[in-house]
Amino acid sequence: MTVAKRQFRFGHAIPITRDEKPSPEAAMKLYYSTGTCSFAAHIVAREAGIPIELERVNIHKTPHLTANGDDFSKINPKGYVPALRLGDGSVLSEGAVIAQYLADLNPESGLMPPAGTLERYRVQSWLNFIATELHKMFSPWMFHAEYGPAIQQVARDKIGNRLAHVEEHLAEQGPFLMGQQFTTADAYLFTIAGWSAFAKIDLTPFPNLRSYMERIGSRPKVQEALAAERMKPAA
Ligand SMILES: N[C@@H](CCC(=O)N[C@@H](CS)C(=O)NCC(=O)O)C(=O)O
Repeated sequence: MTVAKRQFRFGHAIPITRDEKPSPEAAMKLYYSTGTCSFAAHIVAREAGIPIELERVNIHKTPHLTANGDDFSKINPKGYVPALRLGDGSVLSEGAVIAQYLADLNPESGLMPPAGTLERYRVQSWLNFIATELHKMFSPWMFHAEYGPAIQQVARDKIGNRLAHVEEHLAEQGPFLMGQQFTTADAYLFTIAGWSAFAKIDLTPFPNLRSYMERIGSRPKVQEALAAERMKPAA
């Protein structure tokens, strides 16, 4: 059997066999923007060992163009990252769902508990909490600076309140959201809580969250993802 190496944009070569048909996931591409919520899906792909290509999208200019010059709205009509192009050419969107899809391609990774288990619903509960109670609360900094300082302060207080809940949970049931097992929810929380400094949210009252961020930031696959997106871990 001839073994070839395919170079992905991740920066490392993933061995494939020439006489095997490429698996659907081998042709997957993650559309991302540096430092945004798409980073969670990127982490999950690496933690799960799923080979995907990365293509950057400039979401700061309209129209949003991809690194290859394509109009991103034709790829994901919703206009936002992340979007995952699957092997059949179709596109999956919504970060928390993409993360679950990638995790399920390698159940051994433990990134998502099996369907039908209570543990899976608990991870999904965290994913939903992060998406709705944290991620979108950062809009007054990430996308709507025009909201101004008063609304930013309201959002800052709300995020602080939600992070206090996370802090308490980590103190009692850490080191990860699901205890000993790193899951998709940790990839997502690490990504979103990493925006705290940018929004001047003080993490000093949350020592467990701070050590959680350091613990995740030093995971080899997270380091690889940071390097691939040319990012530094959040301070
Ligand atoms: N509901 C979406 C929201 C994704 C999202 O907010 N993406 C931001 C980056 S964090 C984006 O691409 N915004 C660009 C835009 O809306 O034009 C998800 O959870 O995946």
